[in-house]
Amino acid sequence: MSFGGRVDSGRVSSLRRNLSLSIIVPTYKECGNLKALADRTFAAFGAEPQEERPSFVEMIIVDDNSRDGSLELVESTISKEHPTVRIIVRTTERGLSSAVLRGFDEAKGDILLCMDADLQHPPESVPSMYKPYLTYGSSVVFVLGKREIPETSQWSIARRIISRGATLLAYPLTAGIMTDPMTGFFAVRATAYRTYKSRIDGVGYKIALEICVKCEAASANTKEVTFAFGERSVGESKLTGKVILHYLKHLRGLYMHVYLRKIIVAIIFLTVVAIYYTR
Ligand SMILES: Nc1nc2c(ncn2[C@@H]2O[C@H](COP(=O)(O)OP(=O)(O)OP(=O)(O)O)[C@@H](O)[C@H]2O)c(=O)[nH]1
Ligand SMILES: [Mg+2]
Repeated sequence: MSFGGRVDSGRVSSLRRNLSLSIIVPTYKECGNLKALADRTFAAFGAEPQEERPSFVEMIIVDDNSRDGSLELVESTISKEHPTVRIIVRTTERGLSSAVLRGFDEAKGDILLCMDADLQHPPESVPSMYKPYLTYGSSVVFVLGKREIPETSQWSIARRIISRGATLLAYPLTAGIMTDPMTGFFAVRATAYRTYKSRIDGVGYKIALEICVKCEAASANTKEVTFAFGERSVGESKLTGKVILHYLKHLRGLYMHVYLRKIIVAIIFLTVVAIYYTR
């Protein structure tokens, strides 16, 4: 089931009843998941009451040249069934965060939502990520999907420790703002994203964390929505040791961003006070 028409900004605004939604899906070798992802996402919105549906939903898959049939599947089948689904294939760039940013830049919606293709972010939870924008209006800028790992999850002890450790390392940056900075399931208002876009590097694996740290409007107006984190049944995880090292480097950059500015402001303030009192 699909609603909205072909992607066209004029059409989006003429259809507007509620806010429009762009779903961005970064992919690398996820061909086996794409059909279910699109079908289940549009079906989930189709099951919502009319007044709680976005005025328009588009899905932009940003693929890093997987060459696994993803392009052909989207063009020959998925976009025929769901005309607002399209795929961008990048051939000169690689990386999860930069793929998400590319999708955000191409998106036409009022709300930009990012989700993984591997169905660990259940498509049935997407409407609940959109709902806070309807319920709370402009007081919500950022919606974070907080993962609840079911007891029965096949996540290994090592994977749980890595996730918990990575969350703790980010704690000074995220305290009071977000409780699951490791999630990749989030949404942000397009206007806020565009205001702060120039600050976002998109180099790490944790783009939700970077946006929340660097975009004051997002960190000050956040809602969390809990969802049951699913299992990957098709394809492989891309989380490697290299990704973890990359995360540590990314974290260092974020700490510098937050604390270096505070230290500089404090030094300037103390210098002014010292000059004043020594005159
Ligand atoms: N475009 C693009 N997408 C990527 C890249 N690396 C990962 N992805 C996609 O990003 C999403 C998350 O990747 P996963 O490998 O599932 O990583 P994860 O969910 O953090 O780790 P697991 O819990 O082990 O699955 C998936 O849709 C991947 O296909 C990349 O380099 N480029
Ligand atoms: Mg995954």
